[in-house]
Amino acid sequence: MQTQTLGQFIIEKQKDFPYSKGELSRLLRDIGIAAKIVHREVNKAGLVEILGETGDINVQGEAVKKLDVFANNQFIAALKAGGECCAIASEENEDIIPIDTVSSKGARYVVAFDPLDGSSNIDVNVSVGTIFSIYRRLSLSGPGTLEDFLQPGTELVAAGYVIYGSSTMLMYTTGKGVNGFTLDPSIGEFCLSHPNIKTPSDGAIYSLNEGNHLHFPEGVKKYIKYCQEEDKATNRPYSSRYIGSGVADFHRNLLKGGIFIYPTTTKSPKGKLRLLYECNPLAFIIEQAGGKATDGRKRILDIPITELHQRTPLFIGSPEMVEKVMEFMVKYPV
Ligand code: AHM
Ligand code: MG
Repeated sequence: MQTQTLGQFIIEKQKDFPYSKGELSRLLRDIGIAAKIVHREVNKAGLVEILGETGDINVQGEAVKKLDVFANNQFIAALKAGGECCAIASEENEDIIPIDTVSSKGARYVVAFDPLDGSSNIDVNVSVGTIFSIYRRLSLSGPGTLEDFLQPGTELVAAGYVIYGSSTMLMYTTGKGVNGFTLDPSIGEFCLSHPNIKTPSDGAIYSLNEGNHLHFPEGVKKYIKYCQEEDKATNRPYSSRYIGSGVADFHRNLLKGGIFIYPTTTKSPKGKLRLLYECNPLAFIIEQAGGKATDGRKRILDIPITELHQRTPLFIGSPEMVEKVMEFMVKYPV
């Protein structure tokens, strides 16, 4: 079978947009380059002095890992060098990073990302990921502004994630389906391996941190009970699978069918995951794959965004499973 690389695929897809000047394609290429560098470091992490914490606490109040910093720096450097992006927002930076280089003059996009999602797992060799969102800027010229990022998910131009797992994969959408590319380390290229991904309409996997059970909303508690009941007709009980690495949990459920839930808890009354660079990009992808993403009541992509690091509860996955849990959330509204 003829292999199609990410670069070839992007160029071919550009023909779907006759007025495109190739800027978005180049932006995706830049993200692919940073992903390869992060892949290289993640894969030898046990051999070099890059595991463990830096001793700093990030804007989210979480311990910063050395690999978080490395991945963050790689993505920022690749996006700055590429010249297609006028501002960056990252989970690791409190404020946006405006870009004002000669090559970025006229850049039309802003990129928000979580450089290393699930990084608490990195020291124990569990899959981690990078999640990214791309928006068209609202400001007219100069470096990008905070307002450029405060756009609902419905305005996303492209989104994707990279999973550094048993193999490294890059999945992305520009609103015309989802395609997945596996890194072939022998040639150093992402190659199309999962064209036009569709998630199963129903599934038999539920993923959430059950340790927080006491603090879940009643609707979630009742839904979990439903997942655990015996019922041949609906293939229950479902399997519980939770890695604690959001990209990995999402990726498995996308391909196999399932639901990932991070609800509000008493500890995180607004939810834990961030709208701009975690929930919106995953929501865009799941919708493009035929799935659903809500905060338990409303569509994630419609949620107005007022803060860079805004959090939201997340219910995402196979459409029938998301609809089912939403029935429970309506029935038990507390
Ligand atoms: P991070 O971006 O700081 O890594 O946090 C996000 C992660 C997700 O990858 C994962 O789904 C979730 O947090 C796990 O949280 P918890 O340990 O509370 O279950
Ligand atoms: Mg994260």
